[in-house]
Amino acid sequence: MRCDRLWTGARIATLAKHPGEVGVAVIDNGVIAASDGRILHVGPASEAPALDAVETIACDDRLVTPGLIDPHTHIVHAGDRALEFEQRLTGVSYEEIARAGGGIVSTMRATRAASEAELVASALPRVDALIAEGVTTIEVKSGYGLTTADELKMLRAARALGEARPLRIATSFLGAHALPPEFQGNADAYIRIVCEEMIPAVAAKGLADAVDAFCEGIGFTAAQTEAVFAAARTHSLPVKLHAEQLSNLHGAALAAKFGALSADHLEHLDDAGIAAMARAGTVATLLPGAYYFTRETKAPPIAGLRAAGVPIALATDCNPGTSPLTSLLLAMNMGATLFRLTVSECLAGVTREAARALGLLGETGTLEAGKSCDLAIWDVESPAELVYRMGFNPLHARVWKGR
Ligand code: DI6
Ligand code: FE
Repeated sequence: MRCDRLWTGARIATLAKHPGEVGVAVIDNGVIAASDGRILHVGPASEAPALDAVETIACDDRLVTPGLIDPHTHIVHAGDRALEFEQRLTGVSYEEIARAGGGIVSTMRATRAASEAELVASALPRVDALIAEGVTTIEVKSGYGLTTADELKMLRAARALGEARPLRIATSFLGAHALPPEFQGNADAYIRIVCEEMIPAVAAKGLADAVDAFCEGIGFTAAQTEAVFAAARTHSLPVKLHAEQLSNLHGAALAAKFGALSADHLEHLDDAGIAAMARAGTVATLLPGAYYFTRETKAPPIAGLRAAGVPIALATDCNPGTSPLTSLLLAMNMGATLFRLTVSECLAGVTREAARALGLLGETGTLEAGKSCDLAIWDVESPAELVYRMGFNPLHARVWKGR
């Protein structure tokens, strides 16, 4: 079999799902063959067909995993909230800061004032931090523009990141993230604009791969979220939801009713929500960075999710307010330390299940013939090392689409 590139001597964690498997299966002395950016063959050298490669790369027994996937970020935004963080450390409350024009509205103002090029430029260092850890796919949300023009600008900036760097970008339209000040006291009117103006515009331009919303006391009600989902359905866009982060508005069950790709956060998820997600195959995307940064104490119901067989993904939630995190490796460590996820769940959470949460499992997330050749090659012996260290990056090489 002829191929463009052949990786040999690899210890391969394909992350392909084998029922009943405990822990991460690792193939010793494995090979991966790729052509035109796609995996042709993966498996032990002893079982490989004869492979005639243009270029051969020796992995010297390094661990090879699928390229990592960050399935929930707000990585496109202008400005930061470091001063607000500093104030909060001295005892100023979130409400006081919000009343003084801070909080999410300050990020909205900065994002509205920024050009598309400025948004790209400010996001790239954060994107590069993820790339340096072997990330090959990033989900990026809008939600700090909150006008049609500014939401479209954010989504164009998100798409542009995928032109500026070798990586796959999945975009989510999050117009229902926060109520812009000009609609104060009139949330239903804003939601009508989201449904009747923004979603049609975003869909017409093909700028969103999914539609998201923030269903929360400080966000939007379940009824408003349902209106957004109905508009998304009209335009054949899949949905996902920020659900049950600070309270239980039964958003996860609502999302499941619309066949959502994922429900995210989920600290306050109840048994009915778990059952609905399991039935719909909705992924639970957990965001331990936000849990850590906001000093939340109620962890998501991991045992219940596990028992129901709900797939679990992990993400950074990279955003300036509640999770200024640009390390997916640290998110894995936090998933283990804060939520007691296993090594296998953490690794699957940033590969296979993260791909599932983006509707991209047919394309990436595991190492299997036919998929995009997205690899992370690590200077470690065991998958546990990727989860165990804090603030150390053992990436040796990163491959996206075979290069
Ligand atoms: N949940 C969050 O934690 C962030 N957005 C969301 O829907 C907060 C975003 C911010 O404070 O800027
Ligand atoms: Fe978020």
